[in-house]
Amino acid sequence: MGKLLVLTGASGTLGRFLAPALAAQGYRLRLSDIVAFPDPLPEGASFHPADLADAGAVADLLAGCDAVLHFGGISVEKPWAQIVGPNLLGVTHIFEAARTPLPGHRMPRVIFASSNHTIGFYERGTVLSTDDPYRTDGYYGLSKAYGELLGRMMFDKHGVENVHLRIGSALPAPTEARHLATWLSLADLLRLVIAALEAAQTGHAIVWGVSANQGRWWQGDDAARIGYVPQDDAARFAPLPERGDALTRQYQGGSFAAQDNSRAG
Ligand code: 15L
Repeated sequence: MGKLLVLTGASGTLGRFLAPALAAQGYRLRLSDIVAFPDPLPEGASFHPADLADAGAVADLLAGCDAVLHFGGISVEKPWAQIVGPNLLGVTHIFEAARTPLPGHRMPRVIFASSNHTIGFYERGTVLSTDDPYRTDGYYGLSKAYGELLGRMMFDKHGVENVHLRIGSALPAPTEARHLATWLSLADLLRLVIAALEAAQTGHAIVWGVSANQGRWWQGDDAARIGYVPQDDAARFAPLPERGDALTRQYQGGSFAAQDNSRAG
């Protein structure tokens, strides 16, 4: 029988891609979101509505699972008050539930959809590894950096295995010049998720969620350790138009760095 996975954020864009794709690979899925799943349920999947800010609901959701793909929460820049519940409490509740499994069960592996907005304030063209210091471009990126740091602590202190996917721009196709560096094809996203699920051991790992783009800015990470080998390259869509104002074009995080930026002017 296939592994039992919990997928949070199942009703979001990436969740709706991953749910049928993972079901087709033979995984059993417990899908969750705060809003209804809008598509027909894939074979072997069930849907459980849950608010990530509710610790008890998250604990019930994870009971007995083999791994959790945590794609839930707010996925764009928002004021602090809107980020704190879904993102900060949410990822904390996921890890707290993972470290206290049901009797007779192992701790599930946590695979966290992190983001390039953890480093969004580096200038474009700067080559980065996952060891470079965080430069988040807002509260959303800060919540992702918190999730990565929480994963470090949860492995060191409690042995919860975890993989953080520092996703660039996960889209069917790149649409603007920035994506020549940041694009993650959906086929590579699926390869990345399966590598994170199937690696024999992960400890605490951080992997850039990016395709094999000739123009990528992101290099050193734990991809080889988990066996992720991307196959797509945004260069075949070049040239693509530049978008946005000067600040948007200056930073790796693009419009997130420019949003609500009081130094602009
Ligand atoms: C993200 O983290 C967002 O969730 C997504 O909507 C895109 O904006 C992406 O980053 C990106 O940077 O392109």
